[in-house]
Amino acid sequence: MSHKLTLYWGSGSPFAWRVMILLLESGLQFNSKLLSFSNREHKTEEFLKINPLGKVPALTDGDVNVHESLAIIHYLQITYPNETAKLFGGSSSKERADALIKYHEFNSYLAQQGSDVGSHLWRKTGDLAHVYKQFQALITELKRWDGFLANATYFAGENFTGMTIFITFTNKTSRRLHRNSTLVRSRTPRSQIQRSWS
Ligand SMILES: N[C@@H](CCC(=O)N[C@@H](CS)C(=O)NCC(=O)O)C(=O)O
Repeated sequence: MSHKLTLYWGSGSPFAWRVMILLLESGLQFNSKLLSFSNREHKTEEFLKINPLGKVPALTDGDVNVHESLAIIHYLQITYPNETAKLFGGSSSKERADALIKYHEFNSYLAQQGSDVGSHLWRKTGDLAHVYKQFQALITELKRWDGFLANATYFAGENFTGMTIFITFTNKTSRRLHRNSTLVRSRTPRSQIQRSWS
């Protein structure tokens, strides 16, 4: 496949999933470049020219390089408004406001907590007292998010949106911590994504 967009990603990276899901759900065509962490392909001179931080995901759009998952998502949203409108447009101002609130709540109260606990679970890093505090906060917050789904399929609005994509980040951690979480149980299979990963 030869398209203008190329996504560089690594196996198991939730940050990369965010972008990949957005690309697949929006229908934007892209080349997929899987970098091997174990062969340190994300640290080669060639890749560091694309992302000087040596992290995935990174996206090239012709001669434009973008890194940081949220920056990539916002870039795609602004650059390809028609393709991404169905994920970010919402059907009403109320729905758009709700999605924005959930997105910022997620970044303020779940993302860092999930990341700190996840780093400890997978890499044994972090000060234990801090990790424990973050763990408690994460559980409380996940329960609150469970409440959002008690009578709804999605966190915001009635359709699959960009909001659902951001949540992907904590799914891996929350699956371990909170196995019965509605957040985890309610994940709807997305055929485009399953096809690309099978
Ligand atoms: N804040 C970045 C985080 C990216 C990140 O940490 N990616 C990890 C994979 S999950 C990575 O490439 N790590 C390799 C490294 O730091 O050397 C984003 O949102 O894209």
